[in-house]
Amino acid sequence: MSSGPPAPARALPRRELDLDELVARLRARQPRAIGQAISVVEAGGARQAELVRRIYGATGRAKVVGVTGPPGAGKSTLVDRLAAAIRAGGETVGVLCVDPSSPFTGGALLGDRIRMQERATDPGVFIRSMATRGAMGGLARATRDAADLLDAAGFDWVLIETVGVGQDEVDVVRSVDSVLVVAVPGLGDDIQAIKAGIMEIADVFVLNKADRDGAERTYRDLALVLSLSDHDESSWLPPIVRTVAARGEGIDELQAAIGRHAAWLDQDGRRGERRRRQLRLRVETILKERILAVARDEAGLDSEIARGFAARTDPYRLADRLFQGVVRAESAHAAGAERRTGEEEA
Ligand SMILES: Nc1nc2c(ncn2[C@@H]2O[C@H](COP(=O)(O)OP(=O)(O)OP(=O)(O)O)[C@@H](O)[C@H]2O)c(=O)[nH]1
Ligand SMILES: [Mg+2]
Repeated sequence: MSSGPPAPARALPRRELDLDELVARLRARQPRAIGQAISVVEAGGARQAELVRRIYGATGRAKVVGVTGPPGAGKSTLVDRLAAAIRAGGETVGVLCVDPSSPFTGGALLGDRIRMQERATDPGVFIRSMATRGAMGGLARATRDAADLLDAAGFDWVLIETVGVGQDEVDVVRSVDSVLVVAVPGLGDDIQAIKAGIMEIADVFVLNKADRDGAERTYRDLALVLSLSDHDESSWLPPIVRTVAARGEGIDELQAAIGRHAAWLDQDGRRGERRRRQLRLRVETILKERILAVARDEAGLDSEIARGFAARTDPYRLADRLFQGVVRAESAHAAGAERRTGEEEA
């Protein structure tokens, strides 16, 4: 035992982590390194890109499952039970919870953390809440990158919990292999919301709180909506699985449904097709953000808007002008880089 007062937990000065070392420790699945790596992608910028670049070759093995649905539907309880079932089967699992921006769910989140604590001592489980910092678009990107980190760290499964509301959350669940949409009994309006927004992206419907009144009615409503959707024998018809997550009921059936969906994906190149679409979505997001950043930082987005507003310039002309500004800025950079290499070689 060492003498003297224990060092405060976070007294170390903040220094830039060496990415090589970080990647090595991440690949060795050291929890602290995984947490630090996720903080790097949360912070964004060049280091986020560099980190993902370094680990990307080691990704693609994990089964990534998104769990979405209205607030309080039991997503965290389900994720917790699923994680326990996965561990019981001898596989490892990383869990990402996308913190909803709503202040009302703060209590539930605290509850999540306490429940999840039970798994905190198991090295086969890693749990992290993604912080809502800065732009929402950045959160979707950081979450997907964090899933890559867990994949590269060798977790067999990655579970991502998000409240199914905004476009950003939809983007998060769009970039997973299987999407679980959680519904609960008695929320007629909910079915409407599901129909309008996330019906199309559900691979498995979970009717949680099946112990509650009205479960059968909601089941029938869901089944009806599903039967009206376009499908043929080659398409996947999302099954509806009843669960009582709080009591661990229906989790085996849920795992089986996820397994069937995975098996379906593995036929006829569907998984490859789905992952190609995911890659496209991610690249488009990065591209948009990058163009916007150059427009803002180098092509004078704010001043152009102010000038254009005063002069009543139409939005198309303004976008045109800014786009040309972006292209000019980029070619100036490229020319500069070429000049520098030329000088080095000379
Ligand atoms: N009756 C019943 N209650 C449940 C069931 N599953 C979860 N609950 C309860 O529902 C409440 C919300 O559960 P959570 O798992 O926190 O729900 P959530 O969807 O993660 O909530 P947010 O993250 O805040 O959107 C908790 O009090 C759970 O104990 C169930 O199957 N039946
Ligand atoms: Mg939750």
